[in-house]
Parts: sequence; C-alpha cells; structure tokens
Amino acid sequence: MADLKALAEAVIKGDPNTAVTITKQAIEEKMPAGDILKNGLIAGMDIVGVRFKNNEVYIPEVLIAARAMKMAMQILEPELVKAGVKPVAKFVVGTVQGDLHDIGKNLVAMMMKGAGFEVIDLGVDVSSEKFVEKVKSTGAHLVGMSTLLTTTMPKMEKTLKDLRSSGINAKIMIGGAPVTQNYADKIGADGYAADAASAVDIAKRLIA
Ligand code: B1M
Repeated sequence: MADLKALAEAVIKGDPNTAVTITKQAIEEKMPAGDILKNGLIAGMDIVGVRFKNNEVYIPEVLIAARAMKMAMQILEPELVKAGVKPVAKFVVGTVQGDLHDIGKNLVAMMMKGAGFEVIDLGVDVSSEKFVEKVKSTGAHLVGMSTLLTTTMPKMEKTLKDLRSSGINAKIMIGGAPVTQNYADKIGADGYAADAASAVDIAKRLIA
C-alpha cells in the first residue's frame, strides 16, 4: 500500500522522483485524492514550513521541497478535480506597482500552495487596478501584497484603499523586508507576516 508518510518525507527531502512514484501508486490503489494531498504532500510542506521558521532549513531547501511537491501535484490535480476536493481558499498575491522583486513573494506563493491554498500569482509591478480586477473575477478570499522597496510601500496603502472602496471584503495581508506590523496596522491591513512560513499561519487564521 502507498506510504503517505514516505510521500511527506519525499517532499521534505525534495525528492521529486519518489514523490511522483508514491503519488502514482496511491492513485492506482484508489486512495482518496484528498488524503494523498493532506496526509502526504501538505503534511510534508507543513514540516518544511516549521523547519524554515526555526532556521533549521533555508531558502534552497524550501525551493527544492516545493519543486517536488509541484511535480507530484501535476499528477494529483486531475484526481482532485474529479473528486471535487476544494482548495482551502483562493489567494491572490503580487508584488506591488513599481517593485520588481519577486523571490520572497514566490516563496510565500509556494508555501501557500503547499498548505492547500489555490494561488493566483499576479507577478511583479502589479497595479491596484489589476489587484481589484483579479480579486473580483476570481472571488478570492485572501489578498497578499509584497514589497521590498521603501519607495513602493505607499502602493500597498493605495491598493488596500482601492480594494476596500470597490466593495471587496477579502482579507488583506502584507509582507516584505521593509514592512512591519506597525505599518500593517497603520494602513489597516488584516495581517502581516515576517516570512513565508508565518504567512501561511496568518492566512489560516484570517480565513478561519
Ligand atoms: Co534590490 N533592493 N533593487 N534587487 N535587492 C533590495 C531590496 C535593497 C534592500 C538592497 C540594498 O540597498 N541594501 C534595496 C532596497 C532599499 C530600500 O528600499 N530600503 C534594493 C534596491 C534599492 C533595488 C533597486 C532600486 C536598485 C537599483 O536599480 N538602483 C532595484 C529596484 C528595481 C525595482 O524593483 N523597480 C533593485 C533590483 C534588484 C534586482 C532585480 C537586481 C534583484 C531582484 C530579483 C528578483 O527579485 N527577481 C534584487 C535583489 C535580489 C535584492 C536583494 C539583494 C535581495 C532580495 C531578496 O530576494 N531577498 C535585497 C537586499 C537584501 O535583502 N539583502 C535588495 C530574499 C527573499 C527571500 O527575502 O524578499 O525579504 P524577502 O522575502 C521574505 C520576507 O520579506 C517575507 O517572506 C519572504 C521569505 O521568508 N515576505 C512576505 C516577502 N513578501 C511577503 C508577503 C507576505 C508575507 C511575507 O504576505 C503577502
């Protein structure tokens, strides 16, 4: 029988071949797709998130784990659709207008996918209009904005105001090196996270 603990371990180790093999075996054995996701892939990424937060692993290990998870997900996704397994919530994320940094934002997106969120990644240099349009068209429950530049921090406030004034009630979280909890409070964001693993914890709390 397919071993979901070994699947989680393959994600943790960033071993895509084993992750794909066990995922295929589990599907062939008609294991519920939701169980494979939750008890195998997400369980593995959860542990990576905790280790990342505790500085036990670093960015390269997270990227390698995320790649293993992504490859297994490509096989599992059609089964999840067939089984009608819903994502935890929809998360629209982007780096705000004027800013081209995306390494941290990509890490946040990966960890959120790993935690079972459907992630709609708008990329970098995202205008407030684009955020509003995508959040409306996807019905996202959660919006994430990232910035690395002090000069583009005001774009977070503008985007937040534009989202609210267009009637969007999605929870809004922000992050990035120059951003602080104080700044989040000042502009009225619902959440702030200092790193990608905490972003998942905050996101789960916001949509609970
Ligand atoms: Co730029 N850059 N850069 N840069 N760059 C910084 C940010 C800078 C601090 C360097 C410095 O001067 N010491 C400085 C900003 C100064 C400031 O504003 N106070 C700076 C500058 C000035 C610039 C340019 C203006 C330089 C120039 O052209 N004169 C220019 C701006 C271009 C633009 O955006 N318009 C520029 C360009 C670039 C590159 C293109 C060369 C490249 C970006 C490549 C890319 O992203 N694809 C780059 C890089 C790599 C950096 C540094 C070296 C590294 C940033 C990084 O990726 N860190 C950076 C200096 C530094 O930090 N040491 C610097 C790793 C990443 C994992 O961390 O993004 O903080 P971070 O993400 C973390 C958390 O912040 C958090 O989780 C992540 C993972 O745990 N997080 C969130 C991030 N987003 C989140 C969202 C959340 C929650 C958590 O919720 C939604």
